[in-house]
Amino acid sequence: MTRILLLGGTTEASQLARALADAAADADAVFSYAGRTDNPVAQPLPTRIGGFGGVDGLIGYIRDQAITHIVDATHPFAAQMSHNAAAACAQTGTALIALERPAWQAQAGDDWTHVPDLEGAVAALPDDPSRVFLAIGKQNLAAFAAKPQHHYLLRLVDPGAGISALPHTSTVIARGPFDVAGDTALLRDHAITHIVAKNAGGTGAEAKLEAARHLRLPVILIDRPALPPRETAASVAQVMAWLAHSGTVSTTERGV
Ligand code: 3Y8
Ligand code: NAP
Repeated sequence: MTRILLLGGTTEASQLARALADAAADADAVFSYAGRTDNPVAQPLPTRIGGFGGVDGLIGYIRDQAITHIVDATHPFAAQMSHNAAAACAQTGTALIALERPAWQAQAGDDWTHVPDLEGAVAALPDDPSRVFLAIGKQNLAAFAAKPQHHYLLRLVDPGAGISALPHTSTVIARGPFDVAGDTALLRDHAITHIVAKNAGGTGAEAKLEAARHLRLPVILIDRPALPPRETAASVAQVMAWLAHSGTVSTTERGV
C-alpha cells in the first residue's frame, strides 16, 4: 500500500493537496504542518500538525505510518525541514521529491538589492531613520534590533507575534496570498521607504514586489538558504506524474 507524506505550508502544497484529493488515488496521503500558526488553512487530506522530532523522529514516523513517498512542498526558507526530509529518506530508502518554485527575477523598473542572509539585509538598510516594511514574518525579526532608528511595519500571521526589541513598529495581521492593490495601499498608507523580503518565489508573496515597482521603492531581497540535493519538480502536474510513474496515483479524475 502506498502512503504519501506531503510536507506543506505553501500555496503550491495546498494546490497539490487538492490534486491528490481529487485524483482516483489508490494511495492515501497525509498533509503535514509544522504548527507555526494558530489556525492553518484546512486541507482536503488527513492532516497532522507539529514537528516530527528531528531526523530520527521523521524516520520513526515513516516506519510507524508505512510512508512510501515524501513530497517536500515546504517553503524555500524551510531549510531545516528539507534537510531532515532528505536525510530521513536516504536512511529509510523512502522516495522523495521536492516541489520547488523558481526564485523571483528582477524586471525593468525594479530597484532590488540582493543580500545573502538576514544580517546582510540589516546591513543594507540606511543609517538615516526610514520606514521599513519587514515582510518576513515573525521568526527573524530580532536581527533588526541592530537598527532601532527605523520605523518597522510588521506583517504577521497571528496577533501577539511581534517582538518588543524593535522600539518603533506598526503591525498588520494578515495571512496571504496577497494582491497588488492591497499591498500598494499598505505601502502608501504607511509611507514605506524600504521593503525587506525573502526571495520566496511563487505567487502568494509577490504582490509587494509589483507594488514596490509601481511606487519605485527599493527592495532588499534575501537569498534562499542552501538546500540538500534531491529530485525536484516545478509544478503540481510534475509531482502527480512522478507519483503516477511510481504507480501510486492514477491521474484520472475521480468519477470519470
Ligand atoms: C504555517 C499555513 C496556502 C499557503 C499560503 C506561499 C504563500 C501565503 C506569503 C508577506 C510575506 C512569510 C510567511 C508567507 C506567505 C503563503 C502561504 C505564505 C510570507 C502560512 C501557513 C503557515 C505559515 C508560516 C509562516 C512563517 C512565516 C511565513 C508569513 C497557514 C500562512 C513571511 C514567508 O507567524 C508566524 O510564525 C509565521 C511563520 C513561517 C515566516 C517566518 O519566518 O515568520 N510563513 N504561513 C505553516 C506550518 O505550520 O507548517 O497558516 O495556513 C502559509 C503561507 N504563507 O495554503 O495558501 O506559499 O509562500 N508566510 C515569506 O514568504 O517571506 C508573508 O507578508 O508579504
Ligand atoms: P524549518 O525552519 O525548516 O523547520 C524547523 C522545524 O519545524 C523542522 O525541523 C520540523 O521540526 C518542523 N517543521 C517544519 N516544517 C514542517 C512541516 N511541514 N511539517 C512538520 N514539521 C515541520 O521550517 P520553518 O521555516 O519554520 O517553516 C515552518 C512551516 O512554515 C513549513 O510548513 C513551511 O513550509 C511554512 N512556511 C515557512 C516560511 C518561511 O519563511 N520559513 C514561509 C511560508 C511557509 P522537527 O525537527 O521537530 O521535525
